[in-house]
Amino acid sequence: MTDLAITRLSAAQADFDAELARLLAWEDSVDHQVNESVRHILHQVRTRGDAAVLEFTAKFDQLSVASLADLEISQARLQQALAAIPADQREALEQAAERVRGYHQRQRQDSWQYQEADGTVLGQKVTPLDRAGLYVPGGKAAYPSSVLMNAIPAKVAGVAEVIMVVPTPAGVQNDMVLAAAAIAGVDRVFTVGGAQAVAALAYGTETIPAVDKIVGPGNIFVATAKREVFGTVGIDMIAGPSEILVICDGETDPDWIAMDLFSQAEHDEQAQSILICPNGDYLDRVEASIRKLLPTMERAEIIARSLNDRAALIEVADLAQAAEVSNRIAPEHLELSVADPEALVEAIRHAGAIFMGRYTAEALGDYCAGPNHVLPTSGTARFSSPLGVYDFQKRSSLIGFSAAGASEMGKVASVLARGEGLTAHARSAEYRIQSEGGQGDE
Ligand code: HSO
Ligand code: ZN
Repeated sequence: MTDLAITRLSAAQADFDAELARLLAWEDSVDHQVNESVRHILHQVRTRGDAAVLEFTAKFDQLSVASLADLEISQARLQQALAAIPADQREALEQAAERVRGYHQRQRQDSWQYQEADGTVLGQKVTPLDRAGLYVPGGKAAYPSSVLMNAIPAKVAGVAEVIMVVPTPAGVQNDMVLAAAAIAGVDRVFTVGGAQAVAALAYGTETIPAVDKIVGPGNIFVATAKREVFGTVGIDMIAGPSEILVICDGETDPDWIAMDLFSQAEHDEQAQSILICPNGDYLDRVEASIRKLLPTMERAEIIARSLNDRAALIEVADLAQAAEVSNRIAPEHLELSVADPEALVEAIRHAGAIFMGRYTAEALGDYCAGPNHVLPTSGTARFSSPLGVYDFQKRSSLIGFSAAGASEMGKVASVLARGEGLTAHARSAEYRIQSEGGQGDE
């Protein structure tokens, strides 16, 4: 087993800034070979549709069928999966879905409008996307919880058709993923994956309809394909490895904190777990818990690599400095394991999700708290937000001038248009300027 050597830092050390920068350095590697093969797949699917998707599915997923319709999973099969999983799993999925739905219903944006004194009406009309595509990875990263987190906001937004794609290498289906799709109200499911699935959703084929936006995590081929089709369709964020940052006042059971750090480390070797505390002795105690608990973990090897490569235990002067360091990191998940989280949260400006208080394990947020678990990673919480209902809604501006309003604003538009040298704009506005008598001029 990999020996543990976890980075220890102090905000007081002279090279802290440089060390912090080194710790956070993570770049989505650009692989030219991947780029080329993804472009080839996109082109093939775009020009040859179903036939190309079938060929790639046979080649990459060892799944050969006569027609793409054979790869569609019926609603009856989704219901069958729901009936087939153990009762406790079904109940947990249903309970989680209900809470996620309840939370997201509050995110719905409504249309609005207002009227000016002369009768002119201005507003914003909110409409859902017509169709959304949800990518669900196969294999070890097939998380039923992610099906709920991606599909429920789309349905709450009012998206008419949610189309899910999931690779099933050699035809092996994951009942819990299909059950989650049933509970979330996914409309259609196809067992295709990889760049070919992204291409099918973006361009449409004879069998798979084109969607307006593609969401959901995936491997490098999927991420590269999503980047390439952006513009033809919308996409969600391109997620980096999972991260957790814990700020602790040194009073929480160290075993709890060690396990919270493991909970993101076990996602993959590149995941990042950081603990910040004003008490150096407490950092020692958490490290002892880490060493004690690690051998008991099923994914001990992944956790050990993640902790060695990307974790840090950071000592700071006080909680105010902890918040300041955390803001520089802008973590995906931030646990405030302190006596008074309400006070500390005031100082937090950048984080995907903030977990307040010792009882709020980040893992609860991954499954059933209600808020979304698709969150900005790699410092992007500085400028972006959790996946939400608003990602599946768009806004149209509404403008309705009264005769008086058109006359008034026509003068303003005319001046600006002539300033820009755009005569048609100016005259179009001027036609609607009324003379004193009330009739529009020539
Ligand atoms: N922590 C992950 C989501 C997840 N965790 C799914 C467990 N299952 C997102 O950062
Ligand atoms: Zn997780």
